Amino acid sequence: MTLMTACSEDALDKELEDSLDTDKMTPPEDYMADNPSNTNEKDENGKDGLASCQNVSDYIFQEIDGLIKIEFENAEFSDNWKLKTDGTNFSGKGYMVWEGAQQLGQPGNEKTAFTLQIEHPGTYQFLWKSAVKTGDSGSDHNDTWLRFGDADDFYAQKGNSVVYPMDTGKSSNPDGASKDGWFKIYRSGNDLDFKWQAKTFDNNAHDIFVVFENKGLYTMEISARSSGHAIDKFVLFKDIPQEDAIADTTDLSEVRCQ
Ligand SMILES: [Ca+2]
Repeated sequence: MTLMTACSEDALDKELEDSLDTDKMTPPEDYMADNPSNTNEKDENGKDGLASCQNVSDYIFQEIDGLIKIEFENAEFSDNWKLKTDGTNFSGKGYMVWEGAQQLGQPGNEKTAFTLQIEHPGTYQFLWKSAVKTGDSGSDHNDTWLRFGDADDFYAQKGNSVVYPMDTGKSSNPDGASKDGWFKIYRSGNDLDFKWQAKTFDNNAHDIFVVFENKGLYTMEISARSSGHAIDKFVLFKDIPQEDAIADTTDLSEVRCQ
């Protein structure tokens, strides 16, 4: 996969096109949305794939060939989410760590969101690369809230056991904190540095899945839970091996602007 971005300079491109060829029809506004492959000649952005959207919150991350891969810091965060760059086991501009008050029983506070453009509907597994930056226990300061409120399903699975977030009307539900459609997503183990792991259900680790039944835009929401939980990046993947999805050599998702 190559790294391409679409949202760089549509206005400038349009001006240029108009000045060079007044007979040329202006593409409809949704042209790029329907034709993500038409972004090749507009890649004038850095390797991080972030084009010059007016606001970070305007980013739309595009799924390609069953993979979404995003640097977690590429979103709009409130003040107590801190961007850090210590250590070497991260990528992109750094990682984000929640340094505000713990939100152990109350999801939905200090939220951020990622807009995802799905081209290949189906069931995706979610994983993030996270670390414990407070204390020396792998079972504290090790989780953050996650919700896919507009996806067609959001569940966790371990073998034949499938559980849904609380307050979705679906059962059963995991042991441990869950509320208002949010899962607590944790990493475990006393190897506290960044690693790829995302589970829910206390002492019975279930993997995390989300279902997008149609092409289109979906919102992934994050909210603060444990202070000192640091997140570097995340992936959503289907029909590709996990080791390929998380490989450092696998490109980040392309970005366009809202
Ligand atoms: Ca990062």
